[in-house]
Amino acid sequence: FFFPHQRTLAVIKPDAMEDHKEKILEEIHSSGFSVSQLKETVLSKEMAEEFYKEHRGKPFFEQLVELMCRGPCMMLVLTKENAVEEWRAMMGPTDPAQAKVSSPKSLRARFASDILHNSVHGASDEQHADEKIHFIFGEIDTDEKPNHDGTVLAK
Ligand code: DGI
Repeated sequence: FFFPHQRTLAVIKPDAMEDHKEKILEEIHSSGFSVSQLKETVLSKEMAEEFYKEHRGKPFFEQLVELMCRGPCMMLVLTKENAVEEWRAMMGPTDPAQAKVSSPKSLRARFASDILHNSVHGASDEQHADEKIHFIFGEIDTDEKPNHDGTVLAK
């Protein structure tokens, strides 16, 4: 079969790493995403500020940056048909209170504690996905890199 893969950047944020990482990874796999890159990393303050630069100046920016460099994050490049939208649907709305009502099965409904500590991040569109993947992983060609399980993505 040929189907066009799209890629997105997914992040398991520091607030979810200790208690929910394994469960989230399991769901990523069982939902049909391929993990083409994966690394656990602690962001510096400068990297966290750059990563969330779109939110610079907002009232929650400092808290957000502090959270993102508090401990390790799991960074993943996910590929699947329609990956950007599918991962955002899997995450659910930004605010877990809203997620619990509108998408009770979403990751944020189940694993997030509040709008800031909301367990996961996902790129908002394809352009952001490419930009953030490049920022976190540098130059990669997902078509030529093996998955972490040793398989190679279908072109
Ligand atoms: O793409 P999302 O993570 O769903 O949402 P976003 O890009 O609008 O915001 C990025 C992060 O900033 C979000 O995951 C948590 C934080 N944030 C967004 N809106 C608020 C917020 N934090 C607080 N405390 N209050 C907000 O209104």
